[in-house]
Amino acid sequence: MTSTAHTNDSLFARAQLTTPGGVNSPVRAFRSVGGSPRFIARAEGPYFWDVEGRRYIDYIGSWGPAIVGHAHPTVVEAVQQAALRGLSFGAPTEGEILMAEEICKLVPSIEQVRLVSSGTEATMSALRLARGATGRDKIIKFEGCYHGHADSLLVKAGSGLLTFGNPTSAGVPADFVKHTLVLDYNNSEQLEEAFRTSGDEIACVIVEPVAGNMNLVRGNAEFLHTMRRLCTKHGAILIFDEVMSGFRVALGGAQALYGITPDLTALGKVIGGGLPVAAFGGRADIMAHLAPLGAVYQAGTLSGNPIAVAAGLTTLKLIQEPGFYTALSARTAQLAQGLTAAAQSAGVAFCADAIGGMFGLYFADSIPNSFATVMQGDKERFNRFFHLMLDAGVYLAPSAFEAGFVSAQHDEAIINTTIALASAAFARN
Ligand code: HOZ
Repeated sequence: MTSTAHTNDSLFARAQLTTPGGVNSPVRAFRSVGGSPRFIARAEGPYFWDVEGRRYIDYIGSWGPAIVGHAHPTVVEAVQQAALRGLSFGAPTEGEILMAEEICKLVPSIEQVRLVSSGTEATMSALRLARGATGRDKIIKFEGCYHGHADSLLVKAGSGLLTFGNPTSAGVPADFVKHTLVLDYNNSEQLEEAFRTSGDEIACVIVEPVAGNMNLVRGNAEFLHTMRRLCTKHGAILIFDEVMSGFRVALGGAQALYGITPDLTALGKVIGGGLPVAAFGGRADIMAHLAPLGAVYQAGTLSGNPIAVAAGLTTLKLIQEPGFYTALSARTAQLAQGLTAAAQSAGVAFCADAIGGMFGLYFADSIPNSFATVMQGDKERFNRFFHLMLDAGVYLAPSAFEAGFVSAQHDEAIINTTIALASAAFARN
């Protein structure tokens, strides 16, 4: 509900009385950048408005889902029509079949798919499936890749290569992560060494082929192809976590860009079009291990919810319109190039990268390729830039370690406005 009596500060103070930290997902609290979060009253196209009536050009797009822009009329209409037919049944619907058929068509590595409600559920379930299908316990993940908050994935590297990881969250017993090996992103030698040492015990490798949770970091093609080769050789399952990159960096996701066929893929964000839909899918012989066919259990009351599926299916149709990704990529590249040029003019050490509708901003001399190099960026300078942009009406991700997102509604003029505002911010930074 919008009320002119509210301010962002007053709502934040009130929220903290009943909600831990005042937010339902930590990054929203602005702890990394400081200050009070903006409480959003409404959103439309490339913009949202806070409760004080201020308009922002939005570059998080609900952290990825809003690829066709906020409150797209066709998506809203589909949601309204679905709601009139009932909110949730806990029994199958035709919409779920249409959604599965669409996903299998657009992502050919996915022969069968199961719908869930969040990216965390998708990756957690894919992991269990990989373990169940191989009968092995060990998994490999990479430092800086985030795959949701399942226990065995909240883990950082141990004291050395081949040392299993340490929990990154209180409440995760060391025993729960003792089978998780954490390696450096884009480091093929480490991966080769891990498979040489314990290859036949490894159930799966899970990776963000384009990482979006340590800022934007591109997977190196050689690294990803090495991963594919090693998994095949050792009978391990390759899981691409494309919750962020799926339908975002290209219509077929990062796997289409790199020409790599993973065994399983986790999807989320765009496939829900702003409502809670995620999915995991892949080879039919692996998916056959899932209950009710097989012994790997996985379930959900709201899985395949008819309203969420209506939003997702409609969004998947809209992104297949001719030229959609060409235009989206061009706008995102325009933003990255314009910001880089503006920073150079102001003498600020800065660079930017863009893939499809996703971008990264780095207060550094060169684009990072690993968690360690991301961490070398100038966080204080990012924080100042963030607030200058926010004050100017541009909403960037409130953390130096998050990727940004452009929608199809961010036209050339909006990108140019953003670059002009950034020029002023760089000059003052
Ligand atoms: N998992 C998101 C950051 N990579 C944040 C999601 C949210 O706060 O909505």
